[in-house]
Amino acid sequence: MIREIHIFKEGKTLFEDVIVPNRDLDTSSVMMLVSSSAKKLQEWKIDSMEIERYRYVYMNSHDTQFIMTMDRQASLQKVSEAMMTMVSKFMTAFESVLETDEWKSTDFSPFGPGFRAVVSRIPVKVCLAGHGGTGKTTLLELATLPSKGPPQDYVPTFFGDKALLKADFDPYIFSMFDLGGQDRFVQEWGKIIRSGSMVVLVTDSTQENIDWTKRVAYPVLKAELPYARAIAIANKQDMPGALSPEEVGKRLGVPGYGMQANQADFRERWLRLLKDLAFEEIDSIVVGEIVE
Ligand SMILES: Nc1nc2c(ncn2[C@@H]2O[C@H](COP(=O)(O)OP(=O)(O)OP(=O)(O)O)[C@@H](O)[C@H]2O)c(=O)[nH]1
Ligand SMILES: [Mg+2]
Repeated sequence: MIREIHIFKEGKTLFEDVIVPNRDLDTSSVMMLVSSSAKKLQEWKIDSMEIERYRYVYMNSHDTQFIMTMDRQASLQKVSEAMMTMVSKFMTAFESVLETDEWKSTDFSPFGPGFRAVVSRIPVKVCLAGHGGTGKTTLLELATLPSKGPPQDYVPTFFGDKALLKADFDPYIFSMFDLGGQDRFVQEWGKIIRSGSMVVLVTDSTQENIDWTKRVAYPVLKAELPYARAIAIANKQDMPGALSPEEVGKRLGVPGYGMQANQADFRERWLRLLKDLAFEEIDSIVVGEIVE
């Protein structure tokens, strides 16, 4: 997921667009550091550096520094390609003004939609993780197949499945990865979840399931996606004896949100949670920081 773009020339900001602000780091100090490295790069060469859960991908062209902030976990290759596309769009529009002093008085804001279009081309990877039968496929279909209505029968997912989700998440679109939760498939998760930006832990709100999640799912997620951000879904809130979302969250060490995935009228809530997770507007936790 691309979060920000900053474009500098001679220490001046030509253009910036912050889609999801970074609340952990002092952005202007980071930009000073990264742009000084970018200045030393050869024309069209791309490099990157990581700080905490962020990765800064940068490029230098026409003595202009381009810096994209992304989730550290997301695919570096895809973002590097996006960087190429973006810089070439920028040059198509502004190359001539960059070659003279004209850039000093140019308004670069018309570049905004072009940049956002590049962002939209890389789907944000969301991983639905949890034991068999907790409701991952139900959640996937609740989001992606609204006219069908969520499935009422349990058909175990073999290995894993995925679907694109376009909703009110502009400029992002999501690629939802639904993992097979039967024990025999968990060892395969590593292959499927690589470069995921977000993890949704799905539980059926029972103690037994919470124990399984910590014992079996945590080691895989912590090994593969330490920098992804996570929330827990306390699903099946209609079942007698279901633990409250707060309790599920507390026992898992991951902020918990209640759900009834097999009910079509929970779709709005589910989409809202996904959006708020992406834009970092609800409590979530970085996977590597989960305390058991
Ligand atoms: N009572 C109740 N049942 C639910 C709820 N959400 C899902 N279910 C049912 O629970 C079962 C879960 O099925 P799936 O969503 O396929 O489970 P899964 O997590 O994808 O399982 P695997 O693919 O094996 O990992 C289905 O029968 C759903 O209809 C809920 O909130 N309440
Ligand atoms: Mg499934």
